Order: sequence, then C-alpha cells, then structure tokens
Amino acid sequence: MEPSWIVVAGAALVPLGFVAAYLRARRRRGAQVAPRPAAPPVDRLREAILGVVEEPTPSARPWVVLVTGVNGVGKTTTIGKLAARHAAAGRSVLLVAGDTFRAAAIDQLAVWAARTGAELVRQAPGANPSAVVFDGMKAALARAIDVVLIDTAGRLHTRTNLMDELRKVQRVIAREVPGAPHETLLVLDATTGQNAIAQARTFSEALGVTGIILTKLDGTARGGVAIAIREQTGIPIRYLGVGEGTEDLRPFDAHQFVLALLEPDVPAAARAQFA
Ligand SMILES: Nc1nc2c(ncn2[C@@H]2O[C@H](COP(=O)(O)OP(=O)(O)O)[C@@H](O)[C@H]2O)c(=O)[nH]1
Ligand SMILES: [Mg+2]
Repeated sequence: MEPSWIVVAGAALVPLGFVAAYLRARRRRGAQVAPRPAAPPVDRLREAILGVVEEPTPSARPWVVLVTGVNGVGKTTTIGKLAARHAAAGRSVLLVAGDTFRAAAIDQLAVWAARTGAELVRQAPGANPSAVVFDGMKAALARAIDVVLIDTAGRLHTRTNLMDELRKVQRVIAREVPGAPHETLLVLDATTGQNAIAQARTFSEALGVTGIILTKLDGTARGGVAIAIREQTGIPIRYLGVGEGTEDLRPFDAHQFVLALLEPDVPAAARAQFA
C-alpha cells in the first residue's frame, strides 16, 4: 500500500541485533541494486519484529471495541475513521460517548457520527462513563448493531483512578455482552516517542490492550517507534493514523513496514517482488 510505505520510509530506529546483522549480510553481498528474491529473510524479520497481524474482521455481533489513550492522542478522530471503514464494509456502527469529562468531546463524537452515518449513544457531560457504556451495550443489542466503538476519557494516565474507571467500563461491557470487549485498543501519538512507549506499558498492564493505533505519522514522526513499542510490549500495531481526515487511517502492514525500514530506497518495481 503506497501511502503507508511513504509514511514509514523515514523510520530509522533499528534496535534489534539481527536487523543489524541482516544489513551487514546485505552489504557483504555487495552492490546488488535491486533486492533479489530475499523475501524469506524479510518474512522472518517481519514475523520476529512485528508479528503478522491481519486487520481483524468482526466475528461476533455486536463487535465491541473499547478505545483508550491519553488526552489528545487522537482517540475520537480515530473512532471516526474506524466508523467510516466499518460503514464502508456495510456494517452498522454505534458510537458510545464514554468521554464525559468535556461537552466538546461528546459534540466531537456526534460530528463523526453524523459524518459517517453511525448511531450515537451519549449522555450529558459529567455523566458516569460506565452508565453511558451500559446504555450503549443495551442499545447495540436492541438495535442489532454490528460494531460498537466506545470513546473514553484520557486524562492523567499516571493516576490509577483513570485505569480503575476503564477497568470498570470493561466489566460493564463484559456483563452486558459476554466475550466483549472484543478489542481494547490503545491510541498512541507517534510524535511523543518514549512517552508513547511508557503509555503502552501503563495501559497494557492495567487493561490488557489487544492492539495499538499509532497516530500522527503524517507529521515528522518516525515510524521506528512502532518497532520499539512492539519489542517492548509485544502488542500488535493495528492501524496507522496519517492525517485528520476520514480516509487517513491505514491498516498496519508489517511486511511493507519492515521493507521500508530496511530498504527505504528500493525502487517500486523491486518492491513488487515482495508483495
Ligand atoms: N496530523 C494528524 N492529526 C491527527 C491524527 N489523529 C488525530 N489528529 C488530531 O489530533 C488532535 C486530537 O485528536 P482527538 O481525536 O480529539 O484526540 P483525543 O483527545 O485522544 O480524542 C485533533 O486535532 C485531531 O485532528 C493523525 O493521524 N494525524
Ligand atoms: Mg476525544
């Protein structure tokens, strides 16, 4: 996929010894202009570093996705983009305004609901997030919704009470829809570097995060943070955010990511060999 290739081509963080070994081996092989059928080692790298992650297809109804992360990382925006993707795939979508701290946060989600044709469950600002989520689960079941995307507040991730609240939300979801949440996603701002890695640790320890969405890779961010996160937390990257628009979300393609990391100047024709 061309755009994510371009986005990650600036990645430079190569922390693993065998990546260096791979590069040394390539150098020893001399001045090969285009990579020959080197797919096997690249495949191994991809699996070792990043895991093979398919874009998850909802396999239950409702498919419930809890979206977490600190303030400003792009949770609400990402939910809007995800809603658009699911709607385009013909799925009915319900957004749940679980970030009740600010009226603006609820309104922002309402705008995305209108834009994507999703339904919305909201309460007044200041409402108990668990109560909103409870309403959301009931509505999803009653309306036979395919996909539920739950927005949450992201203040002060270092304070345990936010984690307590999110755990409570997880329990409410599980009580109303057995097996849910099917995904607990963590949104991280790629421009925050080490901070993002710290957030990944905090949230995954508290909530059992099942996937990461790395946002703001359209700026000066270096995609290499994805490798550090994967290496240090073991959590798969699901999507990359590459802008503020509805279309600016890419499923994470570990294969192309690794290729871009190792071979940023590989010509397009040579790249096709790896597809
Ligand atoms: N450039 C860029 N901006 C983004 C991206 N994702 C979100 N944003 C912007 O980041 C800001 C915070 O996003 P928001 O969704 O409100 O974050 P939240 O507090 O986590 O819900 C907004 O101005 C978004 O438009 C992205 O992938 N790229
Ligand atoms: Mg928000």
